[in-house]
Amino acid sequence: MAIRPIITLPDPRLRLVSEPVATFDGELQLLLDDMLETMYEAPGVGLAAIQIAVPKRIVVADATRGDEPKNPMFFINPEIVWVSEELFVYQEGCLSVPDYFEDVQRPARVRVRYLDRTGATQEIEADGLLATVLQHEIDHLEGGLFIDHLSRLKRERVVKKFAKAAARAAPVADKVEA
Ligand code: GNR
Ligand code: NI
Repeated sequence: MAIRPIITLPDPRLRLVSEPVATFDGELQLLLDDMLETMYEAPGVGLAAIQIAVPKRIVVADATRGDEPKNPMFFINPEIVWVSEELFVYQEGCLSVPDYFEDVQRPARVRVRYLDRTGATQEIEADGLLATVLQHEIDHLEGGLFIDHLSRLKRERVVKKFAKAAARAAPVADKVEA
């Protein structure tokens, strides 16, 4: 297993629409294990493959708390098939938008259809943190980020902050200077 680097704003690959998984081979199993190890090491409660620059529709998650036994979950080609009318507000963060947290309102409960790591179809009904995390991760598969749910003012402020930090870190790589 290996920890892979997590890409962050303003990396344009975060905006890619990820491709469905078609083959359940050993390479997929290695990728799933690397994603899980990378998520636990970060640490995070979820990770989408695009966050390690792999544009495939794969999510790993573990929404258990520190004092509970681990419960690693794998979701391949996940789809939201039902959402509750009831909403839930959670202060979200994202490993690809480091050190930034804001409240996001989403459906409180979701039903998700997905393939497990053997390729078998499964369904899960989630609430609480797991429901929020699954929606956050499925947004990643469409090139979405939690900041897309904020006001334009808040979103533009955080996007600018990350663009400026990147320009300071690598001024010559990003821009030809006279
Ligand atoms: O670790 C994470 N915590 C989190 C907290 C609230 C809502 C969503 C998340 S997911 C995030 C990890 C991540 O960036 N996954 O894409
Ligand atoms: Ni995220």
